[in-house]
Amino acid sequence: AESATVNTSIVTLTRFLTEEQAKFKEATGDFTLLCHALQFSFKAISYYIRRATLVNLTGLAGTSNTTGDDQKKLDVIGNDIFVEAMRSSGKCALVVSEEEEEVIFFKDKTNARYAVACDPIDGSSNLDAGVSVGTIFGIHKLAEGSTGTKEDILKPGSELLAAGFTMYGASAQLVITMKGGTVNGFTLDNSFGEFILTHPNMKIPKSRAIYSVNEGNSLYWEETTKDYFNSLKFAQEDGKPYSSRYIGSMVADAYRTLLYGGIFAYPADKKSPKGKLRILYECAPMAMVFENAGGQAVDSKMNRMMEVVPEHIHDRAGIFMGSHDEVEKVKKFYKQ
Ligand code: P6P
Repeated sequence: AESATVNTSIVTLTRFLTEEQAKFKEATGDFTLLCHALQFSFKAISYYIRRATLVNLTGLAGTSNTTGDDQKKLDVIGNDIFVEAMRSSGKCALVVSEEEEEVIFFKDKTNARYAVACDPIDGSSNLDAGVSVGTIFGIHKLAEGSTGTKEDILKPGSELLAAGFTMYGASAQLVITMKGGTVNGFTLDNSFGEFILTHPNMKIPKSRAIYSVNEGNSLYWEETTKDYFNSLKFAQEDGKPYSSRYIGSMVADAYRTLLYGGIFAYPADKKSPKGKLRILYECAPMAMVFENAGGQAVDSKMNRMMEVVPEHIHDRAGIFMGSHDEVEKVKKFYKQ
């Protein structure tokens, strides 16, 4: 009988991590176990985000976090789920979270070799409007002999072992990349409760006439920034201006830019002289994903974002990231 074309070789994230680990003969499996804890936290956060409206988890939690934003209940839940998943994995020595003023050390986890930076629910100001939000993460390995100190996380993106994000949209989309590796996209299949490989070896288009920036900040932009974005509004070689797409949730704007191409920017300006987005858990992880997908990411001084070293765990940077040729255009403008 004609058998239905059932794909019986399903690559789950669990299988993908096992296959990745096999490539490193010295691997102990610790990184794999850390990633299992990571993927569990994404599944749990996804569950609570979808339930939020129903169980009235939206609205303010009545407390505010270190950066002064009104903390929404889901911010707190997302943070607590993530930190607890990292702690209980036994493989994480310390966590930096957007929601925590200080580094969280797990001193009792004596053989933990990893330091994790995360923004548990990035874009949370959009939550009540049902706009896609996400979790952004970066994983560093402790220096040899280190028991886990702040210095183990205050490193440039070029030293990240792995980075990525999960966007909680129509479905939960996980994008992850390892140092020197490819970028792979997984979609959460709620019936299995597994992330399934749906976007292997993601490559960002070399160019695309889409720009993504909050034009509401143009009053505060320096002249070069204004000139650059204005230049995109004139007819280009093909006679057409660029399209504008801005969601205001970095993970959603990043995912679209990764898939369609274009340029995403949050430039430093007079209002945010050091930029708004945070290096450790927004700019650096995204820069690693974009570079490994064939794109580029620079700060407002046109330094390669992967080489920017934060002094403090919540340090910010201006950022331009996207298609290779689109970032080349930005560099040309700023170096004129
Ligand atoms: P603005 C969300 O608060 C966030 O941290 C990023 O997710 C997003 O890219 C940016 O800030 C949006 O900032 O100033 O445009 O609302």
